[in-house]
Amino acid sequence: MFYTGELTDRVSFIELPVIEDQRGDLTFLEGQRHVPFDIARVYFLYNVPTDAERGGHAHHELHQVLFALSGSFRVTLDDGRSKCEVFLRHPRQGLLIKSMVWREMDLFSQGAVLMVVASLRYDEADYIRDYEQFLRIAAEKSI
Ligand code: T46
Repeated sequence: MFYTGELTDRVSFIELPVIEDQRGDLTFLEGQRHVPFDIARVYFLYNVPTDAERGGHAHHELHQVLFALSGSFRVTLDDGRSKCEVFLRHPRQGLLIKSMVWREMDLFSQGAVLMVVASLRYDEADYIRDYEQFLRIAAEKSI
């Protein structure tokens, strides 16, 4: 994993443990231990065309950790003041994105699998899908 730009303090990296033996590698994660919240939901993105663009929104309350279980992709992050780009490409390396961060994902490699571990169940009301509205709310909250 590597990143370019100014990494907002609403984003950080998580390294999961690994148990290695001759049968292969085993990695695990537990809520409140390896990710800083109780896990309410897990979802996956796969069969993503290499020219697809996903995301394009922020969340009022949701915290999430993204993992590249297979392959790689780019995540562009914006907290309303600074932007950065992160390339995820290892199943043990997670990207913690707290609430109020605009995110876009693209440059998916062939066969990439993006797993997301989320702090809340799905709720469309938590999404901010308009960028100008996101900027207004971020400024009001002094994120
Ligand atoms: C995020 C990035 C990384 C559900 O019904 N349940 C769910 O748990 C999710 C995540 C989505 N949906 C529905 C909502 C839409 O009708 O699935 C459809 C596609 O969702 P969306 O366009 O939001 O997918 P992405 O890939 O743009 O964004 C998703 C998450 O929604 C988002 O929270 O941070 O992955």
